[in-house]
Amino acid sequence: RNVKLRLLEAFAESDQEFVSGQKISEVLGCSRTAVWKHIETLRKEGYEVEAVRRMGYRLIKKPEALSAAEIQSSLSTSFMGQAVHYEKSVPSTQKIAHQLAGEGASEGTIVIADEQTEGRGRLSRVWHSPVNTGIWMSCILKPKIPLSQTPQLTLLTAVAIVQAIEETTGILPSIKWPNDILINGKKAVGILTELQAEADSVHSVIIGMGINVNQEARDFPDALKTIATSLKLEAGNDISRTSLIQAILYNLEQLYTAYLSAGFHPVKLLWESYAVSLGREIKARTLQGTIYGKALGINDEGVLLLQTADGTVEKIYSADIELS
Ligand code: BTX
Repeated sequence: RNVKLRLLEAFAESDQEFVSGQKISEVLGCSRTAVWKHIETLRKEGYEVEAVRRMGYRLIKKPEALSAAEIQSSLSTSFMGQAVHYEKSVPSTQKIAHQLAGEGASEGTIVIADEQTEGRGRLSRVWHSPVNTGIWMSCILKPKIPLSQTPQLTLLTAVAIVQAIEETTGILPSIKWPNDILINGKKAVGILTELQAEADSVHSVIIGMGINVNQEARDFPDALKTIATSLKLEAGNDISRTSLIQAILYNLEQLYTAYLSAGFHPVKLLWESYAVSLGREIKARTLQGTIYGKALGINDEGVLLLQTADGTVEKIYSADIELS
């Protein structure tokens, strides 16, 4: 942290001019090679640093942090996002949302952070959540629905996010059942739905959304480079996280309200219009084993229907799917 502060001070003193690598190595008391590493660390945190041979380094842009006030400033919802719990860095926004839900937080409360150090996906997988580049957000819902219908909320959220991305960036993503949003075949969004429930009564549904917004290719770890993308990479320009959050909250509230009064069917139609892989041969890896078949669609519960070679239609409640 000290190194970072001294580095930022050196840039501040230079007043937007280049600072030579030599000067930085003196200020930090490290080698020229180490200077490069520190610059890379800054970049990973969302600082834009220009490097020019023989000139040195120049700080072009500091990362833009989110703020609850800004998110709420022109938010046109009646309950979604009307309570915002913002933190700079957290292990996982899901954890905090679970805690707040347990303490009686109101419906529509969101937890949002600029960075997650232990962001998670399904089955305890890791969700890479670097600072100031994405939307790492959990939303608390309290629907009065049976437990069996809660997977519908994952699909509903996917639709809300796709609509918001389209409105904000002009990009039309597609949805891969159940919870991936893809752009040009690469994952830009993940959704994680978790429950606080008892027997058959749902207390709270915590919907976690991870959206890659302003990452550059170099911000992704090697393992994700070929499978993940960000809105900026696809659109070619920076995207305002605040505007996108507001659009998501608005669409989420609209769809959720319609869902509570009219049921899943309207959401299902929208979902199908954005879905890839329907009608195609897929491979579904479930905890019980792998099934191959043709994806027929989803039923009114939100369950994937898979027709296997012998003609039987299997219901898939939870799986990772791939085109086969
Ligand atoms: P998932 O299990 O479908 O996907 C996790 C997989 O996706 C990982 O194993 C990895 O291959 C890949 N992956 C990891 N990070 C990224 C990324 N940034 N972009 C693209 N692919 C990635 C998806 O789970 C559900 C993710 C929900 C994340 C949100 S963020 C706010 C909330 N807090 C929290 O801890 N999780 C949720």
